[in-house]
Amino acid sequence: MKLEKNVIDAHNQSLAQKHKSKLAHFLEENEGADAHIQKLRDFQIAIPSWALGTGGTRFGRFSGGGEPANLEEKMADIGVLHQLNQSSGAISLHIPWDIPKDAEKIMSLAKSLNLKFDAINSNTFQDQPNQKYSYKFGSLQNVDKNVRDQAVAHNIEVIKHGIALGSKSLTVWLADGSSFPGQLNFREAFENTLASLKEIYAALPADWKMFVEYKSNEPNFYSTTVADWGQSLLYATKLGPKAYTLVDLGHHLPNANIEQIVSLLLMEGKLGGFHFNDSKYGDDDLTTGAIKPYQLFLIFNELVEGMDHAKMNHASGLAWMIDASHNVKDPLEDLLQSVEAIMMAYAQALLVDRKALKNAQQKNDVSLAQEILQAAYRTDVRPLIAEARLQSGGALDPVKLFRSAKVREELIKERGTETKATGL
Ligand code: PSV
Ligand code: MN
Ligand code: MN
Repeated sequence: MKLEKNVIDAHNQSLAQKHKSKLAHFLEENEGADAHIQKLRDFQIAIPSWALGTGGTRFGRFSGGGEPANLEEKMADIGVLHQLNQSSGAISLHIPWDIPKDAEKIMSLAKSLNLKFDAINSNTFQDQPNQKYSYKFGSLQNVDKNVRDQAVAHNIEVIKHGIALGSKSLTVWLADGSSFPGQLNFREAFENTLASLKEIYAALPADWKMFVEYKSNEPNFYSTTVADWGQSLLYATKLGPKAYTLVDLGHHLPNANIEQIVSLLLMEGKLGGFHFNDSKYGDDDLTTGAIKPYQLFLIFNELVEGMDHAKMNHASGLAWMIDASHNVKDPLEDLLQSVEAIMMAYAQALLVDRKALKNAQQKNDVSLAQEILQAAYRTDVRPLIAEARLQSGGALDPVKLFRSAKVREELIKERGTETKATGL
């Protein structure tokens, strides 16, 4: 399924007048903000290959219809998202959920859809059919060297898949940890994990990065071997300059100050990338911006400030990815909403009057500092984002067009109702 250009044009035409007047008003209120349009156009957020089907919980799974059955169909779905918002021009694969059988064919499909391959993810948190050793008690941390070797070999295999697709980074997330006190020797688990990570690191091509993703808990509920940003940073520092910390918004203990974590990781040059989602309780993997949009803005505020300070390119300096799961929404609508929320937080952060904020901070003018931040946060930046999309050839209102063009209905016609995306 691909949208015809005239369908997008007709949609934009129907909303053009309203958009123009909203944009004019916005630019009148926010002088010079048109300078941000190019930054918004350049900003691309990778879609994970596992987010295109309906997720589920351990209690059940209620699938929709027209879900992609293989990697090619997943890429086609991301192609449609990218046509609609022009901000989803990348895909992140999970191996072995989405093994590219013919890398060349997959590469040429990606080219035709205008997609790039972002970070590639290994999976040593599940046992696969015909696997010799089990990951029940961890992978890279395991007390059994045979298990560790198997997990290292898998990661090296994943790097090879990534090389064939033009990826430039490997994300390692480990479910390793323990569920009961006494189960694990923390120091030995750390040492084993570090030694295993070192072997994987040694297999990275020169221009690759390794992202060490942390998570406070789940599936282990007493300890996690890469539990927080401090532990991830410790591994990344010991590994070397190609290793970085990856922040997944849902992987913190309640009330963690994620924006401060971001600021300090950037200061250390060790922030590698992001997994966006939202949560109320834990790793809920809800639509980005659905629960705590102010937190998302505050994170972007630190990202923009810290990246400017480090002279990093906003679009290419870090790996941006959504990591979410959709249980009750259409996955494609949900992804459009997540991307929109991320763009909004980014645009609002670009609007912060940095000079005035710096001044207020120097004078310890706490109220003024809050006024400045919230003035940006409370600005309706949607006309600016819509304009960036329009200039890139996307739709003024992606969700509206998704519905009026009957994308899901078309996908159901193509693929049927009894579909279940591969992966999770
Ligand atoms: C784990 O909760 C995680 O956030 C990791 O990034 C995994 O790769 C992903 O979700 C899918 O399970
Ligand atoms: Mn994640
Ligand atoms: Mn997660």
